[in-house]
Amino acid sequence: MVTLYQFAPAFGLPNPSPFCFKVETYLRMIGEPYETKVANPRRAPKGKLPFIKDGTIVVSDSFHIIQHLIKTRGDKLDGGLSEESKALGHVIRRTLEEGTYFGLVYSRWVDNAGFEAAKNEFFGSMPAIAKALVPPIARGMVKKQTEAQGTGRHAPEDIYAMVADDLSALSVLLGEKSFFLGDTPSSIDATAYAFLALLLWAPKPPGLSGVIEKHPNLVAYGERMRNRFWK
Ligand SMILES: N[C@@H](CCC(=O)N[C@@H](CS)C(=O)NCC(=O)O)C(=O)O
Repeated sequence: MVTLYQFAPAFGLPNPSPFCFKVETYLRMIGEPYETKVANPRRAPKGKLPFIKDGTIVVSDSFHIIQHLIKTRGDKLDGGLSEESKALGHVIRRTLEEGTYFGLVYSRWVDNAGFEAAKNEFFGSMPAIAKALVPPIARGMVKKQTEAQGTGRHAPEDIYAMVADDLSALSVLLGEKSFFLGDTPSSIDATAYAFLALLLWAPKPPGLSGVIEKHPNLVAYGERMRNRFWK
């Protein structure tokens, strides 16, 4: 049985981290039995979540986890894809994980309105002293990360415009299809769904509100994935 170590669920969604949410969605998509445990990233092998334990094997990073599952369980989702479709899936994944992700992080941790909602969700149950001290420290650390990566140096409207461009591109690529690479789900749908579900259903600051809803096919896709794998 695979044990998935991740953050606690938040915002009424399985996970606030798109990388944890992606791995859990993938496990459901391939019908692999699993359990989840809430973990502290500071104790994670690479200082980030998710990681898994599969028997005695520990694997960190959502990409390497899925590679491990493919190697040990077979390629249940992508085996029939053409090389071109695989390449498209790769590029969509990198766009979401290396681009859109930082807009999402900014909206939640740096943007004042986004942080108010996130603060209550992540730290609301802490004792009073911790609740006063921990959120600004955590926020400062994440802010530094977004600045080091580059996204945090832009004006909020420019950051959200970049997210909007990513979503427009995704909407065009999805088109009328049921899933990103055709009429059956593939591994890229685990990534795409995790990001789109968070953008659709987690609280967001005014700068991001209505951005994804401009694309009815992405909204319908989110609902399709939720009904199929998360009901
Ligand atoms: N490339 C990694 C990224 C994982 C990642 O960035 N996780 C974040 C949460 S979304 C994390 O654990 N952050 C905690 C920290 O940096 O202290 C993956 O695909 O799993």
